[in-house]
Amino acid sequence: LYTYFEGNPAWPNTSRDLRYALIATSASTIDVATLRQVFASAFSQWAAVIPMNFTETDSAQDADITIGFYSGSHGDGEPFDGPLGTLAHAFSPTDGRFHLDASETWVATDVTKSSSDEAIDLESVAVHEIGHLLGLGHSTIEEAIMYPTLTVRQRKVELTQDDVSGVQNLY
Ligand code: TQI
Ligand code: CA
Ligand code: ZN
Ligand code: ZN
Repeated sequence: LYTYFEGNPAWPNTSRDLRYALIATSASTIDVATLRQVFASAFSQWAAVIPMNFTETDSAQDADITIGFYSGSHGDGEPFDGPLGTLAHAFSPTDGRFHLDASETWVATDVTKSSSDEAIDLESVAVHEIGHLLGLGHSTIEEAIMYPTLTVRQRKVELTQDDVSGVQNLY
């Protein structure tokens, strides 16, 4: 079953059009055009089931959600830890920060065929972190996007009924 953050924070009714910006991509090994496609696809999964639209903006100032790649300490008291361990984190509504560990072996296509023992599927992590950005905590259902485990070379991008019910109850 799905969970929420303490106090059930969510984006207000007046914020049904959320803008996101890719603000720190230089530490990423994946080119920006591909990153854009992966994040657009991850956001579209959630937009398909709730009355919310997500649009990319070039302006960090105009963005509700900011996405960036960082390594080690990066100013929020939650330092990244090198390959594996913590892959990414996102804050609860309405903070909007979504950080990815630049030290991971991020893969944007066919992670299941990757020869790397440490390959992490970027879109799978993005769909999960967007769930957190929208207010979902972790699920107890193993197949759910919001289940707190993803293994290397695993691709998991389709919302389950549990993820859908959780987010539809919030919005
Ligand atoms: N990062 C944790 C996560 O996103 C950070 C975290 C722990 C967290 N507890 C939280 C964030 C509560 C918000 C609320 O779950 S992670 C997965 C998963 C991580 C883990 O790097 O461990 C994914 C990132 F679920 F698959 F294990 C992405 Cl998909
Ligand atoms: Ca890490
Ligand atoms: Zn961070
Ligand atoms: Zn999580």
